[in-house]
Amino acid sequence: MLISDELKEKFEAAKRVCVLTGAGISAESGVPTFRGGGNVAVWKGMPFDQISSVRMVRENLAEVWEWFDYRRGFLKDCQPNAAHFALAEWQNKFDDFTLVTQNIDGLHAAAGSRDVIELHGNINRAYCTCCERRFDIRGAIPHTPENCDECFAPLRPDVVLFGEMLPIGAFEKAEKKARSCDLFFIVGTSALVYPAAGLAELAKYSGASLVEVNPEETPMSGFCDETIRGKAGEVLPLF
Ligand code: BV8
Ligand code: ZN
Repeated sequence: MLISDELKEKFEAAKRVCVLTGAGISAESGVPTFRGGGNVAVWKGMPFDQISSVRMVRENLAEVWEWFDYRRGFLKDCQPNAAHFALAEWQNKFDDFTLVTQNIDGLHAAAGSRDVIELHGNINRAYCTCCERRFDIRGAIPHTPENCDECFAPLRPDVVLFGEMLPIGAFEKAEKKARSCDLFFIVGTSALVYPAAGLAELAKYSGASLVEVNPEETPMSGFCDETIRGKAGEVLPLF
């Protein structure tokens, strides 16, 4: 049986629930993951954490834009799946529900989730490399505008790259919720990237029950109170 009776009881009794999602929750929407399933994201021979790095923005912004425009082109045909819709339902089930995502694909909001904490930004936004003015570039492939209409400096993707700080306030808000929740789900993430993965550890140390939903083992599996070896789109609607 995928979900134990004990977990079902915890779920029914929970008042404060926090969920951290990663690329795996969008896998059933057709969005490639970064590490799972052997399809390591590589761009023109560069490993993903090299092309998605702050150094590349400084050295070759045009290449970074090509990489993100390619991914946005892929994403424009992707729709939320049953897992995203299940979590949109969960936001009405508890006194306090928080959805934190590492994903930049915007599929949680597209499924109806509100106030999603996007730790790594959003691929459909860009910001000015000088005045940091933000632009919605949804649907503009390749990205336009190229330059800020205020100060004419080049724009960059509004995505947190390796070696960059997370959006001010986002991680702090997620930390506060992880510290105070009864139940913390970690769904579709290899739990390798910090500080995001640290939220699961923080929740556990703060007394929450930690539940993993992932078809594969991760470094967080042994730390969880329950691991559900299954696809998010099949497991989350069962609650
Ligand atoms: C930071 C946006 C503080 C970009 C991403 C050395 C040098 C520099 C930094 C570091 C270093 N060592 C450690 C670090 C910190 C680094 C880090 O953690 N590196 C790791 C790789 C070791 N972190 C950072 O740099 C962060 N910033 O630390 O700042 C700082 C800054 C400056 C100075 C001092 C301190 C910033 C990290 C954010 C990077 N940006 N994304 C882009 O998308 O291009 S991270 C990237 O990985 C994605 O956002 C992704 O979300 C994230 C995690 O990956 P997952 O989501 O878990 O996806 P993955 O493919 O790995 O796994 C998918 C899982 O799903 C698998 O387990 C699979 O089994 C499962 N799955 C598959 N199908 C399904 C499924 N599950 C359920 N259902 C299914 N159907
Ligand atoms: Zn500007």
